[in-house]
Amino acid sequence: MKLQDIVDFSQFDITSRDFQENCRKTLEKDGALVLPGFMQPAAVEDVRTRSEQDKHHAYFCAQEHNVYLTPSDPDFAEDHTRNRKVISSKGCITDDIVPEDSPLRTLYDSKEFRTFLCTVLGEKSLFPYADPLSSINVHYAETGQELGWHFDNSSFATTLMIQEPDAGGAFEYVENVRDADAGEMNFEGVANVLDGKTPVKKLAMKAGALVLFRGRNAIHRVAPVEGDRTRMLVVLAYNSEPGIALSESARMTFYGRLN
Ligand SMILES: O=C(O)CCC(=O)C(=O)O
Ligand SMILES: [Fe+2]
Repeated sequence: MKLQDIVDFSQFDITSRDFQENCRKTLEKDGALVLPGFMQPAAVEDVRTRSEQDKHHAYFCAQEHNVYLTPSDPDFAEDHTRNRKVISSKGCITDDIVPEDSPLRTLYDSKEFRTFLCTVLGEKSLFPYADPLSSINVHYAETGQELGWHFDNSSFATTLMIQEPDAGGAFEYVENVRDADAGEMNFEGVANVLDGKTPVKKLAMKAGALVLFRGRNAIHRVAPVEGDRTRMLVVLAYNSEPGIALSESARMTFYGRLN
């Protein structure tokens, strides 16, 4: 498939400087950029069918973690916000399982798409992960599965909704809750989100939507999926430096293997 068969250029000319600039402003203002119908329906259907077929390769796991995705700190109580546990349960297939001729690979590798992302995100260049698992992932969430509140380690995330669930499974977030680079954890702000005291923004994306968000300082979660239709979502992961692999502990946690 050519890039034109994957991206709907009639709505989203990713090569246009004006369009890129508008997207950059939206991401900056809202903490997230959603482009509904970004992917052409035939390409979505192609990826959906393949992902359905490859689902048996997925590593499903449920785990407890804190919002910072770090080990507990014994200087704080176990029920302190620093250590409070939430649950994540989902499955995922890794880059090595994604077929060579998948539209996802064409999009991921495309120079036009990377240039678009660079401008929108304010990055100089973007590189794939150095390990064989982490660049393109397909996530599956079935009835009752969810992603607990957390901050990402990476500064931005790029996702494509492939199949939305019947109900539930909304992406919820609150932007600028912490300042990771300044080492500011904002326990009070985080506790207010965990306790439901802070209003959250909700995105219920339909299949074909591209979403960019800054998950390093925006706390976010995926609400439990309801109904029989599996939520399928692709994460396109890049680094701003070449040669970076996802840490071994993160690979074991998310994929259950190193390569
Ligand atoms: O599934 C989503 O929409 C977001 C996934 C996410 O937050 C993550 O993989 O860290
Ligand atoms: Fe995340």
